[in-house]
Parts: sequence; C-alpha cells; structure tokens
Amino acid sequence: MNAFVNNNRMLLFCIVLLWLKTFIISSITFQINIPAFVETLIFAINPLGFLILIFSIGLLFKTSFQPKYFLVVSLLLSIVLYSNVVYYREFNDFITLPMLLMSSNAGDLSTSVLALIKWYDILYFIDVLYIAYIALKKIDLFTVSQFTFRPSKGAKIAIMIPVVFTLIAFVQVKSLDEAHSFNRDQLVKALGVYNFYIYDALLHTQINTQTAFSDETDWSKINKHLAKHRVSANEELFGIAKDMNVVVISVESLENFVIGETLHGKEITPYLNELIENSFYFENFYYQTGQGKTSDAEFIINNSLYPLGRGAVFLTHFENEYRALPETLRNHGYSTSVFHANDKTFYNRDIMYPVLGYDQFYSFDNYDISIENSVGWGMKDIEFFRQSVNHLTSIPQPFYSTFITLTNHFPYDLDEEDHYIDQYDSESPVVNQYFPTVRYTDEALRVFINQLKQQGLYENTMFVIYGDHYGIAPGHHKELSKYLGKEIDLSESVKLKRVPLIIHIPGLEGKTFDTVAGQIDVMPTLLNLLGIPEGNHIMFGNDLFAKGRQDFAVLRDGTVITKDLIYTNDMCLNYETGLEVSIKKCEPLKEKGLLELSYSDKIIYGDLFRFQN
Ligand code: GP9
Ligand code: MN
Repeated sequence: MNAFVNNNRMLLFCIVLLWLKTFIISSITFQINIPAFVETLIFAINPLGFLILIFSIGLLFKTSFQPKYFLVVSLLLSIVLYSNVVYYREFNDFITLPMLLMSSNAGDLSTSVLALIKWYDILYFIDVLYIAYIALKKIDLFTVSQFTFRPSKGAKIAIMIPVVFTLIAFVQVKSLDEAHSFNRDQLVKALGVYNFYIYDALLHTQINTQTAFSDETDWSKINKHLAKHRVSANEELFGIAKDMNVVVISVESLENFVIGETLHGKEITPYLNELIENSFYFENFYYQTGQGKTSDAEFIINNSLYPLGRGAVFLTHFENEYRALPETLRNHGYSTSVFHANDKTFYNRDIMYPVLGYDQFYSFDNYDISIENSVGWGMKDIEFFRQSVNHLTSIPQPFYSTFITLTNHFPYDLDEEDHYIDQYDSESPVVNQYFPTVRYTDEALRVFINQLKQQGLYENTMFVIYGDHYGIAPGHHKELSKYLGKEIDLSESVKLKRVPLIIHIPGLEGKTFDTVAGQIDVMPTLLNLLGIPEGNHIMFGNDLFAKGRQDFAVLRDGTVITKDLIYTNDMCLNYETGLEVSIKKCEPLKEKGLLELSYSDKIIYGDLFRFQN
C-alpha cells in the first residue's frame, strides 16, 4: 500500500483534488435536494468511482507520458463540470448530449453566455493550472510509475468501495421508474455528474435504435391512452373565429407573475392588462418546454405534442413527419408564415418550418437591422413589429402568422431611452432588468396591434399571445421573492412556471379562466375556435373551453399540476398550502404525467406519423 501511494502520488493527488472539487462545486451549484445523510454520502462518493477508473487508465502509459495524461483528464473533466455550472446558472438543468447539436447556435448565444461567465470562474480551474505546472515542469515531488498496482488486500477493498457505490447508483437508476429519467436533478443526485454522462450516452444509443424498431402497432397503446383522456371540445365556440386571420405571438420569457402587477407604482404590462379585459385569459397556464426553449414552445403550440426531454426537437427530429397546425390550416386555405428577426438557421428553423407547414419565414435577412435598432440579442421588438407589418400586408388572407419577440431575452439588456419603467432594486441584475424589458415588449405589442388596426387587419384577426418559458431562473428566486413579498418554496417555484395565455377575438367579451392548463392545449383550442373538426389529429392537449375539461398540466421534468395537488421532485404537495401530503395521493397524477410524456416521446422517437395516412 505504502509503496503504491509513494509510486503514484501524482495519480492520487489528481484524483483527490478533482473529487473534492467536484463534490464542493456540485453541492454549491446544483440545487439538488439531499435530505438524508446516506444520500449525501452517496452523492459525495459517486464521482470517485468514475475518477479512479478514468485516471487509473493512465497507469497503462509510459511513466513520462502519465503526467500529461493526468493533466488532460483533469482539464477535460473540469471543462465538463464548469460548462454545467455555467449552464445551470441560467437553465437550472444539465447539458445533455443532443444539445451539442445546438453548438451551431453558439454565435447568437454569446450575449447570454457572456452574461453567465464571471471573472472569478478562473478559480474553477486553479487545480488544473497547478497540475499543469507539476506535469510540465516535471516536478519530482510527484513520482509516477507504470503497472505498480499490486495493492494489499486492504487497499483493494478501499478502492472497491467507490466502484461498488457507483454500480449501486446505476442499479438504483435502472430501478427508478421512467418518471425519474425526466428529472435530471434526480439523475445527477443518484449518479454524480460524470456518471450521468455515461447514462446519457446509453440513453442516447437506446433512443436512436427506437426509430428503426418502431412500427404501426406502437399506435394502439397510444391511441388507447389518448382516447381515455380525450374531452369533447366546446360546441358553442366551434367556429366562432372561422376564416379569421390568426396572429400568434410567442413572447420571449414572459412570465405570468408580472400580469396585473405594478413596480414603483407603475403597471408592468399596461397594454396586456388592457387587452386581457377584452380577451380570454388563462391565469393557470404552464409552459412545458424542455431544453429547446423558444423552439420547444413553438413545437408544442403547433403540434400538441410534448417537446423532448433531451435537446431540442427542432434540431434532433426535423426529418420526422408531423401533422402540425400550420399544415392543417394551409389545407384549409390559409397562408402560413413566421416572423422572427434572428438568423434563420437558429434552432434549425429554416429547415423545420416547412416541415411544420409554414410557407414563408421572414428572418434576419428580411429586416433592416442596424446598431441603432438593436439591443442584446438583436432587433428591438417595436422596430421588429413595425417592419413585420409591412410584410404582413402583402400576404393573402386568411393568414396564420407567428411572431417571435426577442427583446425580453436574458440578460435583459435595454437602452436607457427604451425604459418605460425603472428597474427593480435588488442584488440580482437579472431580476432588476427583467421589468423594463417586459414593459418594453408590452409597449411593442401595443404598437403592433395599433398598426394592424390602421391597416384594417385587426377586426378580422384572432390574436393568441403566450409566454414561451420562464424569464427568471430559480437561481434568482431569492431576489424575486423580495419583489413578490413572499417566500418561494417548492410549490411556489412550480407556480412560477405559469406564463400568460391570451386569446383575443375582436368583438367578444373578455373572461378569465382558472383551469390548469399548458401549451399543449393551444392547438385543439384553436382548431375548435376556427371551426376545424379534430378529425384524426393526434393531440395530447384538450380544448381549453371544453365543458368536461380536467385541470391538468405535466411539465417536461415530470412535474404534474392539478387544482388540488402538485407532484414534483417525488413529493406530493397540497396546491393551496404547499404542504407535503402522502405521496399516494399523487400516484394517479404521476402515472398520467409519465404516460403523457413517454407516449409523446414514442411518437417522436419512432417517427410514428410515417405509419399514418
Ligand atoms: C432565438 C430566440 C431565443 O431565436 O428564439 O431562444 P431561447 O434562447 O429563448 O430558446
Ligand atoms: Mn425564448
């Protein structure tokens, strides 16, 4: 044992250093709820098995090469860890393998990424710098040796412990039901951050084989599930907006908590508040997006399918067949178009839009974009809508047109001259700046709809306005809770996943609905309002106005919300009080949520629409 330690000091040094670093950083960064001591112990030991294995491979190399190997491994693993730290800061999630496809978005993402990187992050690599110093200067303090691994019985057992722990973790994950594979916090908790990637790679290969092994018979269970939960749409509203134009506005990062509220005595969304008076407004409407964020929201709205649990479906499954809303509307005589002043390749939109049935895509190249009319991610919303109207007027009616805003995007940069409201005052610049950018986008919506009125397009248009996903990541909830004037506990953090949904049909009286719903419910609702029978559309959502509607929303991490209960993080909470109740009460919700997500996944992974006429 002693000889082994003496001969492999550098190996052991690197393992211990990276192990401690991984444990400390994982504990402080990832908000993983670990209540019990044993779980903490497993969480602490989990990375060790992987580290021992990966570093020990170095023993097979010549002694002169080993320090370099240890250095490279330390650097690579530190990059994996640090990338997840940066990603987690804003997305509260871990990077998955299909997301590497998103690297083509990296250029446009730079505004966000720069805001997430801190100068002191160099500390995350300080150990690597030290190892580099040792390795490259050939410091003798850390001797290395080849094939000297002849440990005593005791040492063998000592080394086996973490490896066994890792194996147990994998067995544990295997035995977890599928619901857990949707919640990456739980996976990383059980596996540790490095083993998580082994799991993700296994999952990846398993998913990829699914397409090949799918056939028509896969539909039978799915159809049964859908039939069981299908609710007839509201007959009175059938066709109420027949042949009207449809303007869908995907509002970047708009959360529901700002609606009807004030800051410094001023309304945050004065225009939307006014519009809601004369609209159908859904106050318990949840976003259901995954890692593909805006594009996932577009996908859900247009397909009534869930997005995927890993990566962006726009990037991973653009070759599939779909039965999307734009395509259906096109078949009913609509012109279909999308307006978004960003690069057309972002999220693969230029490829995916035709697949969904959109005829035209007005993107970056179709707008006059200058430094003056841009901020943060690109063109300012007011200017975006102004120029969009010019394009819109040339499109034959009826049209189905989707507009995607950009100004209210993290990190919420906005020129002083565009501030209609002062920023909030807290320790989080994200929370502070969020209010003026939301207020700015609200103004842009006013400008847009007024312009449509001037063009004579308003009266005959139905407006569908929704928030695409969260704006304030949980990492900023401490500061947000100051604004809200209440603590954000687990149930509150789930309720913060509400985004507004406003359906405005000129001439109709407004009404606020409290039904628990999600983005998945938009497509069946629109079909009904437009007087298009559901026919054989496969939709996971249900009409929002349906008489027999059940209050239900499942989020992409497996969280389920109803009127009375919230199932999240393997806990069952009373909706009103937020207090934990017996998990048994949530079993049916958990089960239904799991089936919803996994059947929808099955359709996408198996490209099952190709078996339908
Ligand atoms: C990019 C825009 C923002 O074009 O839609 O995407 P997001 O980062 O919110 O997914
Ligand atoms: Mn977005």
